[in-house]
Order: sequence, then C-alpha cells, then structure tokens
Amino acid sequence: MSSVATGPEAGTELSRRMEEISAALELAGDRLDADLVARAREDLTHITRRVELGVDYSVVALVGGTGSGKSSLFNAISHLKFADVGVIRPTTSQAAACVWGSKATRLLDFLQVSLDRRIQRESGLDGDREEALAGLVLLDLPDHDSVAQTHADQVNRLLPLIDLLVWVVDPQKYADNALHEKYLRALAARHEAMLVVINQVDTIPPAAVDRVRDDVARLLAEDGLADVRIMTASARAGLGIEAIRVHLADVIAAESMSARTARAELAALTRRLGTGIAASDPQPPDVGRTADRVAVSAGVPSVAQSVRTAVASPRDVALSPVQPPARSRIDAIREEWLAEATRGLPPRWLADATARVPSAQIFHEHVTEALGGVAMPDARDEVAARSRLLGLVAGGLGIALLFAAAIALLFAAAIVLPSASTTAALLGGGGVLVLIVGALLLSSSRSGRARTAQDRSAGYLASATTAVAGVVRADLVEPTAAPLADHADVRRGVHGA
Ligand SMILES: Nc1nc2c(ncn2[C@@H]2O[C@H](COP(=O)(O)OP(=O)(O)OP(=O)(O)O)[C@@H](O)[C@H]2O)c(=O)[nH]1
Ligand SMILES: [Mg+2]
Repeated sequence: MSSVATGPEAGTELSRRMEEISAALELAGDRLDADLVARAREDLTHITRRVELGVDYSVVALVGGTGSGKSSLFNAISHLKFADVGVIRPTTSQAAACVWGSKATRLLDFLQVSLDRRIQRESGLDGDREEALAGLVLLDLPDHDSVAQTHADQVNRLLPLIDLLVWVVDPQKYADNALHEKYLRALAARHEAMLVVINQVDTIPPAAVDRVRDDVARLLAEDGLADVRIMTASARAGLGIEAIRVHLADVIAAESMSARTARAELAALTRRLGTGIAASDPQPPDVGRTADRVAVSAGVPSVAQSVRTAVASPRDVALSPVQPPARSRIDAIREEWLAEATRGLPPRWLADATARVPSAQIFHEHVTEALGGVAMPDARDEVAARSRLLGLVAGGLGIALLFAAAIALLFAAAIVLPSASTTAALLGGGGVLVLIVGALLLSSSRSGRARTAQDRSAGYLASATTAVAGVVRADLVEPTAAPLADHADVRRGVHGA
C-alpha cells in the first residue's frame, strides 16, 4: 500500500497546490521573469487538464492480439457480460470501459470511448466484493493491429495515463511479434506498469502451462522486460481471475500514474520557479541595533557623556550639540542594512525592494534632521545648585559661630565673666550643628547632581536613538516591508506552505 494521498484527496491536493502557484504568479507580477511565468502558466494549464481528467483513477488496459481473450477477460474481471466476445475476428472494433465507483466521464471522453461502450460497476450493489476495485477504469481495447492502424491517436492519449498495461496472450499465438508491439516499447521503461496474462490455459494440458510461461518469460527477457510479471488464466473456466483482481487492487491502492505524473510535473514547475525566488526569506536587521550604529557614528554617546560631565559639575559648562554624522559612515550602514534585508533575493526582487528606499543622501539628511531635533538637556541642576548654595551658607555660618564661640571663651578667661563661658558653649554647639547641616547639604547636592547627570545623559541617548530608529523604520523598514512580504508569500505559494 502506498502512503501518499490516493483516492479523491490526490486530485484535491494537486488542485489546491496549482491554485496556490497560480496566485503566487499573480502576486509576483514582473518580479518574476516573463518567460519563466509564461512557461509556468503553460505548465499549469497542462497539469490542470491532467488533473481534470481525474488523477484518482487507475487506468488498466487490456491489449493483445485478436482472439487472445481480452474481451472475455474484461467480462470475467468485471463479472459482467458487457464486452463483445465473438468468433469472427477481430471482434472488438471499439474500446469498451468498465469503471468502478465513479463515472470517469472526462477521462473516457478524452480517451474517446463512446458512451454506449461505457459501463459503471456500482460497488454498492456488490457490497465489499467490488470495494477493493473502486477507482479502477478497465479498458478493453481492439486487438493491437486494429489499434495500430486506426486508433493511433487513442493509443497516444492512453499511454501516458496507463497505470497497468495487461498484455493478453494465448498459448498458441503468444510469440506472434506480440512482444515487439509499440505498447511494450513505449512502456519499456515502466516494467511495474505491465502484466502479461497467458489466457486460455484450459486449452493446453496442465504440464504445458509451465513451458508456455517459461517461453513467454524468455521472450520478455529478450525485450529487456525480464521483471514483468506473468500470470496465467482462463477467462472461460474462471481460472486465475481472482488473482488478477487482487493484483489490480494493489495497483489501485498505489497512487495513480496520472497523479504521480502531475505531481512530478508540478515538482518540476516548482523547481523552475524556484530559480526566480530566494531559497529562504531574507531577514531585515534589527531596527534597534541599526539605530545604535547610526547614533554611534553620529557621536551621540560622546554627546551623552558630555551631558553627564556638564550636569555633574558644580560649575556652568557649555554643552556641545551633536554634529551631523559623516556621510560615508551613514551610507555604509544603509548599504549593510539593505544587503542583509535583501540577502539572496534574485535581481528583479532586489531591484523592486531597493527602488522603494530613499537615496543615501536623503537618508543622511533625515538622520541629521532627526538628531538635530533632539533637545539638548539643561546642563544645570537647579535643585542641586540651591542645596549647594544653602550648604555653603550654612558652612559660612557655622564657621562664624565657632569664631564667635572662641571670642566668648577669651572673654570668659580674661574678664572673669561666668556667663561668657555658657555663651561660648552655646555658640560652639550651634556652630558645629550648622557646620554639619552645611556639610550634609553639600554632599546631597553632589549626589543629586550625579543622579541628574546620569538621568539626563541616559535620557538624551534614548531620545536620540529613538529619533534615529524612527528614520530607520521610515526610510528602510517600511519601504521594503511590502516587497519582502510579497516575496515570502510567493515563496510559500510556489513551494507550498
Ligand atoms: N477456451 C477458451 N476460450 C476462450 C478463453 N477466453 C476467450 N476464449 C474465446 O476466444 C475467442 C476470442 O475471445 P475474445 O474475448 O473475443 O477475444 P479478444 O481478444 O477480445 O478478440 P478481439 O476483440 O478480436 O481482439 C472467443 O471465442 C472466446 O470465447 C479461454 O480462457 N478459454
Ligand atoms: Mg475483444
């Protein structure tokens, strides 16, 4: 048993794939080479026709010399009396078909089997007995000489659709040039698609059957068909018919020749179209990383550092604004971004994607504009400056108080004034206290400035990088997004999701 989709799914799946490819061609437009598209459309039409004929049938044709018993075998296999069996040779002048489980109308129309030469085997009526043959299209063809002379067109149509060619020979005439027939030659490459049935074994003694079989095997080997299977049967006596039916059931269980061919044609088409698209979807570089690189090349981190130093300093320091970045650096970053975002794209896709991106000069202008628009932070921390001033005042006051305390002590020592020593103690204590407050204010002012410096520096770096990221997004990411998404969709459509 085959594991591939057989039965009605094969046709549905192939049709779905063809719709996907068709939509991909539509979407790709002139980003795929016109010749490639034209060829693909032709192929799709061809495969569609094949699929429409039905890829869910297995076509088995009975061929061979006149009187070998093709029509008799047809009736025996189908348990019907539909095909004409006659004594006047040749009897069958028109192909007959028996179909199990469906009508195969398009297929039989294509094979030019006339309406009155078709019969349908309703599996429902026969219960499970015919179930195994559902999907079989059994053809009884006129003898090979008649076919060769009058129905060459029918043969040509039939051969590519055949899943199994059953070559019917009889024990008397099996060597009649039969194995050199064009059917065999045309199918020589497909040994598995051939079966030789030695019919009418009831007309020879049982002992002779093996001899005939060996002889047929030898003739096949001479034709390079050594591994073609040989079966023996008697349509009249009903011998070997069940074994043939089992063999046919195996053929049906495998994917049909049409489905396999359509699949192979589709694969070839996909391979050809694959030359017009990248092997994988290119991934545009990360916006943040690119913005960082642009910011670095514009000297944004040094400006941020100078902001930090200026704010942290208690003195007033002038801030130098960011300078326009070097054109060559910005061009290189833009080029690298485009190269990575379009990696592997064939020329037409590449041209489409890059044509939508603003020029290097415009990109540079936008970057410069965006950086110029980022406000420089205030270099002075007002809160810290105020507490510094208070700290200095407190320091001065403390020293003055200590000085006053020293004088009071002198008074207390020179003129014995008891109250002076108390005053000195109070002034000294107050002075120390105020000095401590001043020192605390100064230190908090310093740490406040350091914090603000860090915040403003980081804030500036973030604003500048965000501004640059906006330009990267607007000038690089957004213009290329649509063509890249189209390419991804086309790739999915061509190769199947
Ligand atoms: N004894 C015997 N006779 C058979 C057997 N199969 C077919 N016949 C007879 O052989 C003759 C030819 O049978 P057909 O089935 O018409 O042969 P055919 O290959 O369809 O012949 P064409 O339509 O002329 O190509 C008929 O008289 C059948 O009754 C068989 O297994 N044993
Ligand atoms: Mg016949």
